[in-house]
Amino acid sequence: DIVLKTIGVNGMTCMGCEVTLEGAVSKIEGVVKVKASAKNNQAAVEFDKTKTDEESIRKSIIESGYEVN
Ligand code: 9UX
Repeated sequence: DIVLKTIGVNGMTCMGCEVTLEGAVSKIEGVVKVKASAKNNQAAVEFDKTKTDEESIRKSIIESGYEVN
């Protein structure tokens, strides 16, 4: 089952941040699409909920140096 979750992210200030976050989250098994927006302080993530979960995605964002809310 593919689900779309939009996660609030603070700390992205330039396009490089979006690329960093997208690179990290896209490496998670089960993530099929990720689009980060520094401007809107969010990341939209489509993932297969049988393979990963929102908690794993949030953890990856935090490990990349950003804050989730
Ligand atoms: Mo831009 Mo972000 O120089 O982690 S890449 S602020």
